[in-house]
Amino acid sequence: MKIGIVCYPSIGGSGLVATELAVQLADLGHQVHVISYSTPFKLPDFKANLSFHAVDPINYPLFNQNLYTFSLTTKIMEVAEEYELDIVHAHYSIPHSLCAHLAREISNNKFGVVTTLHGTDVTIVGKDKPLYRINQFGIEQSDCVTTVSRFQQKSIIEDFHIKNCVDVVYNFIDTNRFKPVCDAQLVERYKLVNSAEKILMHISNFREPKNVEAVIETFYRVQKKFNCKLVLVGEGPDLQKIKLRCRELQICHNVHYLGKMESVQAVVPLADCLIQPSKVESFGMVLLEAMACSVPTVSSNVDGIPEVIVDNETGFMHDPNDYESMAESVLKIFNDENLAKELGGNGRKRAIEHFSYQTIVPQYIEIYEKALRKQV
Ligand code: GMT
Repeated sequence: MKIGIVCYPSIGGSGLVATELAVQLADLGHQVHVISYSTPFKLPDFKANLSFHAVDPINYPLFNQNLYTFSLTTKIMEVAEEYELDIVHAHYSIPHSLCAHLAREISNNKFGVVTTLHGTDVTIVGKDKPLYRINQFGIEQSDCVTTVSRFQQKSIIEDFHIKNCVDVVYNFIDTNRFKPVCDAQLVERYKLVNSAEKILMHISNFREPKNVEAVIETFYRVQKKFNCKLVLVGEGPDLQKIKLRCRELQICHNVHYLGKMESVQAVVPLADCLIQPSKVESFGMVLLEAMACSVPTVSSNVDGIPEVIVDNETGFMHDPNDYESMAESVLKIFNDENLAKELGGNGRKRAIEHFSYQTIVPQYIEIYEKALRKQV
């Protein structure tokens, strides 16, 4: 198949999933064209069957508003015509899905449109009044719509009152890249902690839904009882607030900030426990990354997280603001090596069995075939 993949290029779940999907589809022999405003961070420089098309900005003094929607539509149309695309797969509805529909209307080449809703495009952006109707239109016009958890499927159907079917295709991971710690990585671990200390890790974009205050409050309780360090990976608007809180609690000496990282597979396996207390989370890619690396997790129990994590089996789940229980669970993991090993092992097994690319990518191919059948 000839497939166009439209996504955001920045570090974040939807761009990551879209890029990994592009790579896997290219490996399977499909011709894949990634379309975005800059090169997605995970896209390989060169790969057979895979090419990248940058959206050209429109710069004319009269247009003081950003016309990204039109420049993206134009690029989708150009790529679709030049490479005779069969499918355009829009990751994140706004504005990608709408642009794909508009491009199809204008284009001489009629392609199928598949939209994957990742979470905030529905839960936060989608419910926003000015965007609600156009988001609803974008979803309804798609030949196939997918989303990343059953929770999200239910809320899309309820919030948007749409008539078309929404398929759940879970996010996936390459368990050959995300794997348990190896000896070489242990050298890196001992740059962060000494051999008696444990690592509690949090990885996110430090935005409001990630509830990073809960990470700090939980860690504060844990470090009183166990010799450990908090390792924070990522950047975002709440980072400054968090740094301030660490100063107030006088725990700065126990916190490492590693910043934004392209390859978290280098650090995830170093953790003894990964904490993700999100208030909103349609899936939780980082939890899957931890599971694949045999790292036990302590997380919130919201939205799609219970579809990824099995409570008491791969990690522990609590209410997002129940710092006491989260701290107790982290301590349980730190204090009991056998339990940590068991949870980690179960997590890796679950990642391989349910969320490997070998299991999930064929599901997307089936969706493309379904969308193509609607075109004839
Ligand atoms: O989590 C974010 O803020 C980023 C966001 C995105 O669109 O990149 O992530 C969403 O999509 C990911 C990939 O499907 C999911 O794993 C995340 O759970 C989802 N985030 C939210 O629902 C808050």
